[in-house]
Amino acid sequence: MARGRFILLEGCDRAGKSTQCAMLVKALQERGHSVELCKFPERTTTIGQMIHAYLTNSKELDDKAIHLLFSANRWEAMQAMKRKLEQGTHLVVDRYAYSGVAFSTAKGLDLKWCMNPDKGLVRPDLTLFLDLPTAEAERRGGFGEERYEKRELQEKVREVFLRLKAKEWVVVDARKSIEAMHQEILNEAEQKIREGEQAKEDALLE
Ligand code: 2DT
Ligand code: MG
Repeated sequence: MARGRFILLEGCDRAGKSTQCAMLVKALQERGHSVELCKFPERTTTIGQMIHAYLTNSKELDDKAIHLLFSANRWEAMQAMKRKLEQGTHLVVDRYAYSGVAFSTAKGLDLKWCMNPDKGLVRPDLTLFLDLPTAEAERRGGFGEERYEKRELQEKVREVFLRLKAKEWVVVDARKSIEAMHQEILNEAEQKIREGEQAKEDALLE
């Protein structure tokens, strides 16, 4: 069996990541794939509960301390994620280390310092960046109540994301309709999955 593919959706708030992740998981399941959704921050763990308390403003934490907690929240998920990928389950992931670096750097921390704790995490096979201009994000019913949901910070976060953007990232224009974005994301994901299956077949024939 081919290793599962790690498909990451990144982007600023209101770009539609969670909607698109859910639609992608459902579409891949309907096509017979074994697939699971992961979301960061994963708020259900002990570390996740601390992050949740911080984001909902019921707890204050030093910028570096919360950055490390976000990273630790990924590290504590690593073994289970690796196991699933090895078992052939695809993972659709809603935010990851790029969000970690983008938000903390936007708050004023050093980019390189922010990248360090995530070094060695499993690398995504496909990163889809859902890009939405901040003004458009604000028009979509405005931002919510959580700590980072402010126009000024979101603007900076988007700038850092665009700096982090690697050539292999697929940029999805999040101004498009939900259905149009879904089709584009599903096509990219299916192509990546086919590549993985092909690589496995080639390996068997060697
Ligand atoms: P959600 O609204 O998607 O639950 O995110 N964040 C996220 C960070 O600052 N660092 C991280 O490592 C991650 C994964 C982005 C809640 C907020 O947490 C921010 C928005
Ligand atoms: Mg949010």
